[in-house]
Amino acid sequence: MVTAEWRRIPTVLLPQEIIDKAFRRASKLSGLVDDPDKYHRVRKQMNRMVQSASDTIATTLLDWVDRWPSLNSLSVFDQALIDASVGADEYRRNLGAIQWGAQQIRKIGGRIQSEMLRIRDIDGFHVSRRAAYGRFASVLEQLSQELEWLNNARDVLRELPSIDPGDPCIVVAGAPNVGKSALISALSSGEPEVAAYPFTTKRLHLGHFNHRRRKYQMVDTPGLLDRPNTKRNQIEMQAIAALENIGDLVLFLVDPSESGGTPLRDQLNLLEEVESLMSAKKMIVLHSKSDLPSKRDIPGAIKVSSIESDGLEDLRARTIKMIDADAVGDPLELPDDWPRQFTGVEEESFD
Ligand SMILES: Nc1nc2c(ncn2[C@@H]2O[C@H](COP(=O)(O)OP(=O)(O)O)[C@@H](O)[C@H]2O)c(=O)[nH]1
Ligand SMILES: [Mg+2]
Repeated sequence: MVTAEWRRIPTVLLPQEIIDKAFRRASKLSGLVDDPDKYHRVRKQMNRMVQSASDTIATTLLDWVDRWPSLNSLSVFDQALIDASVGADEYRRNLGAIQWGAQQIRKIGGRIQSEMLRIRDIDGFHVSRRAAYGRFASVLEQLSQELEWLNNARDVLRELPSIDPGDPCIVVAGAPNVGKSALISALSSGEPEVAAYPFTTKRLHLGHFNHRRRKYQMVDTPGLLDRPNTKRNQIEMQAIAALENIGDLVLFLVDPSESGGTPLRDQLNLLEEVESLMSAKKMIVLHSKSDLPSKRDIPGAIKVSSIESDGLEDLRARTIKMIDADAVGDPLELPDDWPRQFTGVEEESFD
């Protein structure tokens, strides 16, 4: 599985820009052709122009398709992000169209080059080259909608959070204003990234810290795991399923000071609900804002205050231990008591 690095998706050139670039390069190359005989010179020049233009256009398109992550290689979470933000089917269809276009360009170029082999006059070479250029331009024209769609999609995708499915991911949940974002900031090395959540209008925070060369990612869940189930629509349920898929551990914050505005009883109901939604997940319940006076204590909850930096290191240690990322060792490693000396069949005699 690859990490979708949304910010790395390049801009696409528009049809006219691709054409200009390809034809400019082709003219330059044809200028390098050196043959004292005019007939041969023109033949080679025209041939080279067709070859070069078709190469430039096709590689521009294909390189570009390559830099977009292919849906199948992505985590369920990233696939859900794409689906909710720009539509997975559209994504596939538009990239497919660009790839088709590149193949068409190659085919046309090849066909016209082989037609040129049968041409016997200088004018014929020019006519043939012009025909190729016309066909190239028309294929690119046909792709203009797709190119525009992808350019717009790129602007949307650039805003998405990049979560590496190969590194542990901690999902931070709880009612609004209980201190999720503040906790991510407090535990993060560096400023958390703010990214778009296509499932809600809210912006999410994405932070991380490192331990033993492993990166622990943290992501908060505004608008997703912060209100009763009855209000969730299908797209939010899809987002929750994706979160369950990418998350190794849930930190659930309860704010018993109720300063966030949600009564403790509602927060505890939400906790029960999130426990059932993320059933297979490991979970740590936190008593947040421990610096504030609380109505009552939550049994089993770890007290933390992001503002006073209280309980954070204890929480970090427990989190790392609970995720137990090192438990999945190298599957090719042999157990310690494995016999190293091989006494194999070669040494035995079968007669
Ligand atoms: N006293 C105190 N206030 C906090 C703490 N953590 C967050 N807050 C405040 O609670 C409010 C909501 O915090 P925020 O992190 O945005 O909550 P979120 O909606 O769950 O992400 C903000 O005004 C924070 O300053 C804390 O540990 N102690
Ligand atoms: Mg927040």
